[in-house]
Amino acid sequence: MFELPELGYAFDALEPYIDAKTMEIHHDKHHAAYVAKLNDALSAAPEWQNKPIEEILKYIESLPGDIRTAVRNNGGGHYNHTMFWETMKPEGGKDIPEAVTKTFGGAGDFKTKFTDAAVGQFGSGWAWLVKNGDQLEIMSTANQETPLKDGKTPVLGLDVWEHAYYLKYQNRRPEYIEAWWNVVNWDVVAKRLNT
Ligand code: MN3
Repeated sequence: MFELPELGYAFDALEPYIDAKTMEIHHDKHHAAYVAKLNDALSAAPEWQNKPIEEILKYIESLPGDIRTAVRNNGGGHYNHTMFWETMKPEGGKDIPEAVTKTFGGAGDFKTKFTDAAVGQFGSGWAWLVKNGDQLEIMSTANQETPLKDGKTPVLGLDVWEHAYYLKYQNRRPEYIEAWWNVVNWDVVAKRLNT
């Protein structure tokens, strides 16, 4: 059984960049629903129930066909959001790892390229910084798809579903992204880069 992880900080800890109400609904309602539906789907496939979520998503095509879509959506939702909470903190945004700035031509160029991926993701989805072998790449995925099934390891993900920003920013996704840079926990990203 998968469980909803603790947020690790208060709902209002990321104010004014991400508002408390959005955090509360996003964690307690959206993420909780992904966990409940993931557990429900996996109840039909006991042999998968105790595997790490990363492994389940990496081998998603091996799951029984009748639960594959539910696990892709809700397991992806659980994995993506768990990482999202972990890679944010109050007063974040400082100390972008050198591996990132070197690869993308500086902090400004990195942010521009990542923002382009996040703004350009049509509809719901995620923008990612991933490890692909020893390379770093920026990409985006639709809905709750993860880069795991392509053999890529996410080190930073940004939720661009409207539920992540609509209360405060309405349709202004670029403004939300601009604000989000102030709460990125680069210490956690650096750890992920080194594992
Ligand atoms: Mn979300």
